[in-house]
Amino acid sequence: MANPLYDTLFGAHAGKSDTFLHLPDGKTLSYKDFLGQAAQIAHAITALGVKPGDRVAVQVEKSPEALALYAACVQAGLIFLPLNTAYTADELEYFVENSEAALLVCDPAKEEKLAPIAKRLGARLETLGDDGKGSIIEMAAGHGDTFETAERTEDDLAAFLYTSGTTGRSKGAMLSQGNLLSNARTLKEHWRFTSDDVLLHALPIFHTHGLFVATNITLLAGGAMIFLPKFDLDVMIDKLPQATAMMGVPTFYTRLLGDERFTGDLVSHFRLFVSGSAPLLAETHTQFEARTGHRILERYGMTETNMNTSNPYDGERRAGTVGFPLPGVELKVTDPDTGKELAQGEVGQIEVRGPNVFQGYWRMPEKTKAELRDDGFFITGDLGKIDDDGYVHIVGRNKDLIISGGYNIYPKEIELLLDEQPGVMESAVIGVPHPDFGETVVGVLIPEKDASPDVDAIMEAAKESLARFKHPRKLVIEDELPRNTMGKVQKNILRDRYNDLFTEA
Ligand code: MLC
Ligand code: AMP
Repeated sequence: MANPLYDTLFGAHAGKSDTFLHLPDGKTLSYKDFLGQAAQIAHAITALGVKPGDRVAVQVEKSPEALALYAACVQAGLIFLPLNTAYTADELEYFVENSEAALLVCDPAKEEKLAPIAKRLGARLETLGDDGKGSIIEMAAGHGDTFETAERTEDDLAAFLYTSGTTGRSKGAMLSQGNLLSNARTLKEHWRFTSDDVLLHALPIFHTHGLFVATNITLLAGGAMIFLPKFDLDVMIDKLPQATAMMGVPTFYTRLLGDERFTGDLVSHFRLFVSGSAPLLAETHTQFEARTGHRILERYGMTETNMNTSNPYDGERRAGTVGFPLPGVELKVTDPDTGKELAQGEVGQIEVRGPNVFQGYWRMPEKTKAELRDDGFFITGDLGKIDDDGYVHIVGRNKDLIISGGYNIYPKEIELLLDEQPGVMESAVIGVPHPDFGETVVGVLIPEKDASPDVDAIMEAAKESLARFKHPRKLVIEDELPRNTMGKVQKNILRDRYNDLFTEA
């Protein structure tokens, strides 16, 4: 095959007039038209001089054209680098610089702010808006709707996804064509996706869940997606009757359950509900079954590995567990200190190996070595155990990470900013339970001697440089941070102290 990922996910549908996307306004887009537009965009990008292996950084709102841009990058052999639309210009600058992107595609509204950054970093800047218009589309319109697919192998890189690091610096996870393909194949089989499926797609397409799980599986199966720009409860209630499957983060499920229009009748025809990216409370699982008769299928994955485990399609979907390792994936629980495998039932760090596991962090050999063992096992940073029946349980994290509404937030990045603020001597950022987002961010500030930090001004400073979802929802001032005898901040004590901040009635 000339280009395994393109040929399998996209090329296989060439010329098909079947519907690929159902759009919010009721219009549809066929596979044929979608692929034609992708080919035109591939021409436009390569005409700019962007070559196979170059990185294309993309920060655009979700639209059919944004998805066509992904297809175009795969077809032209470019490395697709999607970025959260909430990232500020400061955050974006780092990603473009670190990845040495040849092209940055942004929303027209951000062009003015990003132009000097792109110029300084030697990246071309083009635009694409949520209405599907922009300079990249204007350029594409002048080109033909077929494109000679660039030659690639399964070992070639297809995407970079940036994940934040414990030191505060984001790392570019390099994913090969083979990584993405193997997972799409496994999941399509495991979850029984076919061309009859219509997936209700309300996730963002800049992360693994919405792009490589939801979209790639649908493409592989030749199914259709109801493609919504974001999660909107009214629209979800309206569209659920037309779908056969949905994938979501736990917040999707708690929000649906919080609405009395969400009834069993509305989804009696449904085939599958999948949850992941953050822990699904057993209580949500139970409530969902009581309301609809469906048992949510929970699975566990990561940016670096795609999906690792899944509850069974046919067997018992056990609440509070993430199921079994997927076919082809090896999973073990090890002692965090020695790396030795632990006995079944014991809690330790989860390590995984398989064709799904990424190729390493871009230009960060030490970080890659620290997390990806020579024998191919990746140290996930999640703590878990395997029960007597073989179900994997995630019981905590060995990494200082907050997951809010399915977005990962690394406290260090926020602490670095808080520590710099006037009157602040040091800070600790923790995650506390939140009824909608699962967890949310709280910042604990320790003032310099005789200083009283201006909390409002600090919130303003956070706005300037950090994406909205990372902003502390509360800043509290304390005299000192609790530390153990080694001097390490005991965040568990702080978490206990502020545990009920958002959940108390
Ligand atoms: C939005 N906001 C968030 C937030 N999402 N704040 C914290 N955490 C989040 N996740 C901000 C908004 O900017 C807004 O700011 C305020 O919170 C309220 O927003 P909202 O309208 O209630 O939120 P909404 O836009 O509806 O988004 C919530 C959400 C969304 C849960 C639907 O965040 C979402 O789609 N999350 C999915 C993330 C995802 O796909 N993760 C997969 C990662 S891949 P203001 O200014 O109005 O106060 C991965 C691997 C794997 O983890 O295993 O899958
Ligand atoms: P990300 O780096 O955004 O890909 O997030 C990956 C992290 O999300 C994992 O390391 C887990 O901590 C968490 N995660 C994903 N799926 C689940 C799940 N089903 N249950 C608990 N945590 C999960």
